[in-house]
Amino acid sequence: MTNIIGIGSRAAGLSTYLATLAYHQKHQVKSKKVLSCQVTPMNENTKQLSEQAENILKEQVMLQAGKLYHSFCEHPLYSFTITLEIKGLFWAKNTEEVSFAIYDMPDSLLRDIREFSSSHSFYNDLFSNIGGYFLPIDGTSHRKDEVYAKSLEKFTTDLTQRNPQGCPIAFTVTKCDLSELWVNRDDPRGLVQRRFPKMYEILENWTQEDKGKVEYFTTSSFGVFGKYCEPNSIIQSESGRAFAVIRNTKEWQPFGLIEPLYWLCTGKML
Ligand SMILES: Nc1nc2c(ncn2[C@@H]2O[C@H](COP(=O)(O)OP(=O)(O)OP(=O)(O)O)[C@@H](O)[C@H]2O)c(=O)[nH]1
Ligand SMILES: [Mg+2]
Repeated sequence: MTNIIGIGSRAAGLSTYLATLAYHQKHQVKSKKVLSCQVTPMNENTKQLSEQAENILKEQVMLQAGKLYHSFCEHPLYSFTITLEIKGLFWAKNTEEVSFAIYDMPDSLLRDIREFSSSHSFYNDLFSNIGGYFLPIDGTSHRKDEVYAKSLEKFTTDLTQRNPQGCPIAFTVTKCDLSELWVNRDDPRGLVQRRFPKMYEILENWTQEDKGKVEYFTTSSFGVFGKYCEPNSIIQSESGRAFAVIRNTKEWQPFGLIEPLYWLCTGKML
């Protein structure tokens, strides 16, 4: 079981991502080697999340913003098993299972990282017994690149100190149903390099110096639909949180949810 921490940019869609993962169960994976992909919610929390997701996502009710608790272990922790059926030689089929538990941390954490002192117990917990970090970044938040890059600089420096063997970071651009992101979905690294050059530089420097591992992904919990790949989301308000709800619930096909988690657990790309 790999322990993962999810730390996102403001309203990046982390909770929506986890709810989608729990609810959908059968997911599409880009790789042609994968014949099927099944997600099973494992703990009671995750089973409840899957039930709530039906209202949250299908009836176009939005999720509440997450909140920062005093102690680390109070944050919602969800556990899943992903079962993949993989094409083997000739007609053989291999089954592979990966299990992980993921903390749904509120978006304020990414900004707060800069303020935490190294001796803060909450900050220390961010580094103990963790197998990987899932970093969902709202693809429309490129104006915040510099602000987030400062947090990432501190975080990666501290990560190297506390975990010299290196701990993988899956940098994942969310909301890629939106057309300006959708066109770049197959080039996550290029997308990050162009849209988030400051964060990209920090992460690339970190991987080179300390052999930490970073990989880039694109994802959308809502996906696209129809012949013209229309975003399956409706933006409800531009102010405050980037509000969007699912548009066509009948043709709801999330995109790219499995790849970052599988990579964090196995070190292999799907
Ligand atoms: N267009 C689009 N919007 C999305 C997607 N996923 C989530 N959103 C919207 O983004 C907003 C924030 O989603 P949340 O899942 O609450 O984000 P969060 O990262 O958990 O935010 P906090 O709990 O505040 O940390 C909501 O309005 C969602 O509907 C997506 O795939 N596409
Ligand atoms: Mg949340």
